[in-house]
Amino acid sequence: MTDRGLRKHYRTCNLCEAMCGIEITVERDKIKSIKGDKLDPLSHGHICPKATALQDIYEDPDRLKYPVKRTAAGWEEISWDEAYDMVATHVKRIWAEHGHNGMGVYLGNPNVHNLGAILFNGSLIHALRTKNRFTATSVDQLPHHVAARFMFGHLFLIPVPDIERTDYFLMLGANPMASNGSLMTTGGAEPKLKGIQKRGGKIVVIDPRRTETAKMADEHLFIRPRSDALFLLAMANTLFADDLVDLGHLADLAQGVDEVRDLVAPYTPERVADMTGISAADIRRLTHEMCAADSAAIYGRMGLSTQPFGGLCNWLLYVISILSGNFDRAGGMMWPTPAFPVANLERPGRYGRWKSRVRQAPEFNGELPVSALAEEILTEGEGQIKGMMTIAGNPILSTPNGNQLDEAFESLDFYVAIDIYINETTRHADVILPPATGLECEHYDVTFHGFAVRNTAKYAGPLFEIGENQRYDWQIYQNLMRYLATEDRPFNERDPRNTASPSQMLQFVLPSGPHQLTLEKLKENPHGIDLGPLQSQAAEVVCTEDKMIALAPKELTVDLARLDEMFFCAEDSAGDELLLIGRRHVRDNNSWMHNSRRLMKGKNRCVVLMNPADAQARGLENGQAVAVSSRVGQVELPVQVTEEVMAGVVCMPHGYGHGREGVQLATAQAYAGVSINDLTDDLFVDVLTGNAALNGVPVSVAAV
Ligand SMILES: Nc1nc2c(c(=O)[nH]1)N[C@H]1C(S)=C(S)[C@@H](COP(=O)(O)OP(=O)(O)OC[C@H]3O[C@@H](n4cnc5c(=O)[nH]c(N)nc54)[C@H](O)[C@@H]3O)O[C@H]1N2
Ligand SMILES: Nc1nc2c(c(=O)[nH]1)N[C@H]1C(S)=C(S)[C@@H](COP(=O)(O)OP(=O)(O)OC[C@H]3O[C@@H](n4cnc5c(=O)[nH]c(N)nc54)[C@H](O)[C@@H]3O)O[C@H]1N2
Ligand code: SF4
Ligand SMILES: [Mo]
Repeated sequence: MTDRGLRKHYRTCNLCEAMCGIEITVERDKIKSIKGDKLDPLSHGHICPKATALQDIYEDPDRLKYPVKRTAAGWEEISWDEAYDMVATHVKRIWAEHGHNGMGVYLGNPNVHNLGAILFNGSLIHALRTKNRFTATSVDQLPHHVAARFMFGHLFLIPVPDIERTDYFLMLGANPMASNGSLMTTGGAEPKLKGIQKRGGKIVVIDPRRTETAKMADEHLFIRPRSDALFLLAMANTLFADDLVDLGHLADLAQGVDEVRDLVAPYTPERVADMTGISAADIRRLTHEMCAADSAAIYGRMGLSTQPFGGLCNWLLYVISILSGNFDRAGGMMWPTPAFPVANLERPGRYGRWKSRVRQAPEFNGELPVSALAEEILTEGEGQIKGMMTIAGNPILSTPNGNQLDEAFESLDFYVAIDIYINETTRHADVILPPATGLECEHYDVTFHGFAVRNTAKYAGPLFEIGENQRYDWQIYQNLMRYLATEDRPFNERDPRNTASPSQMLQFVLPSGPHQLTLEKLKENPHGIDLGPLQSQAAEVVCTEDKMIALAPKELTVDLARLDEMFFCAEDSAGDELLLIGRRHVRDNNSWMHNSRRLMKGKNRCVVLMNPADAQARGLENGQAVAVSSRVGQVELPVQVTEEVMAGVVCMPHGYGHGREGVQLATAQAYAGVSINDLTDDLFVDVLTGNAALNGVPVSVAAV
């Protein structure tokens, strides 16, 4: 505090996975500036334009600060007690009439960016006793978890690129220059990527669009959407054919090398070249280059996991890393050692204990694929979902076939949302319980230290106190659990997960973690603590039954038959069909930050990109309005003709479509755009993992 009443507050930006350190200057209760924290041990001062929007969220007049219920005359403010009581009455009614599975629940992405939510929402879900649990995981990283579960023994053993030390970075289906890195928490991707080049290393990007990352890379190759599994199989094939296999220190820790050799044998570079759009010579050259580098990180993200072969792609990424000796060693793919040891606290990831009612999709780690949510609500019969709870989610904009889900939410008997906004989904709610958020909360990133490219730790208390009528997410859950308690399942006062605060939980868990930190020590170091580079640790952490890395687990490799079916057996029915892929912009954040004016101003970002050859074939001109149609829907938006996307591919951002009636986000509505997920298809999934195939969706495009 200075004589002008200025104070500085240090914390981690919790908006995306990058975990940038920020320095907020506050005068009395007014934010003067939000800048990068140069002393942050991970981000060293890097931030992106979204960091300043933390202020916009805090000050947003559209953000809810008290519970509201829907009435014939509109939304009405109610007390917390009335809100809890209303939820308990309806949930218990649904339990009595339809059983516990009559209530479904969906958890959205901000849960993993919010300390109170991530520590305590599990207890609330448990209290609901439903098998109809859905989260944003199945429109995101589910295939990474499934591959990690079956190869390494635990769903959280997802390796990350050791970007600070690698000499060769091969990246498929990721755009860290816009996303700032995912399952690769970097504290800002740009300086870390440029660092590779400054060290004399090479970055290669494989993507159907010449992205911001592709533009700064040393080499970019277009790939036909959803053909990556073939490309990776041909790389693995080349490793064996050209005698490049060398597991290094993992030779005695991995099994299944011979099985992999047999499995990949049919996929020669020549055989997959046309289907992928990458020549056999390039596939061989890249494989040799990767092996010749002192170290290489082979990394794939959304473009790989949200396509019809996400599970196979992730299996192959890990297989190639291991076979080429680039796994669990400096500069390769490695596991972080987070101070808050999430993996030790969670179950390894069980599978197939129950199936969804309508399409019989298996559960993974207690969740069903969200692509199946609408049909579970809309299909009548025993076990139908009649009531929903959503926590920090917007599935109508974020999951496939948004219009069908819109209809499903409208048809519910009861819907409660725990959310800060009346958005495209929560507008259907009967009651909304809004938590405090962002700068009002204490923060320690329990989730993303577990995916970070360097081991660090940082805690911050709340910057602003909350109003008398506000509640934190975890307080809302704990109160709901009290109200939902029944005689056969009473509220357990002695369980800390029902009564503790987030900092009490940190105090309890951190000292038992691998770095034996304490909350006091974190408080003494407001810029964060550096715990050093990633460490080699396969021998200690792999937890399959025999403690060996499984290179060819049957649970994953069975899916090769479906791949063959699609690429080598099915008839080519292309016609005038184009394949739709997604796009992230640095000033968007999924569906929920479009209410920040400073992020929205400027050029309209909600346009569909199309290659000049495809535009010409359809007589379309740059800027003209076009209709994009798929099996499930149609949207209209301007086309941008550009060489940036490969021929045969069109590209749209996600998270738009705020024009729906009843949304209460004034700025977002002024930049409404249309939703790509009114085109993505709830039946187009990676059958192996249940993950939605949001990329590679067949569409047609015509002038309106
Ligand atoms: N086509 C296509 N679809 C996609 C993607 C894609 O690439 N292409 N990406 C997918 C991915 S990776 C993700 S993660 C999902 C995201 O999907 P969702 O998680 O369903 O959607 P978000 O847009 O993150 O919306 C989160 C909601 O949480 C609320 N919120 C924000 N902070 C808080 C808080 O502190 N507490 C509470 N209770 N609520 C809060 C906001 O109001 C917002 O409504 O979208 C997916 N959808
Ligand atoms: N600015 C911003 N940052 C974000 C977010 C955001 O919405 N905005 N969201 C955050 C979240 S929740 C997540 S999960 C991460 C995601 O982080 P990333 O995965 O890095 O982000 P995307 O932009 O979705 O990158 C996917 C890439 O895959 C490409 N692609 C599409 N289909 C295919 C295919 O078949 N094969 C290949 N090889 N590539 C394909 C796309 O062109 C795109 O470049 O970003 C996080 N950070
Ligand atoms: S990159 Fe992500 S964590 Fe960093 S400032 Fe931007 S939104 Fe925040
Ligand atoms: Mo995500």
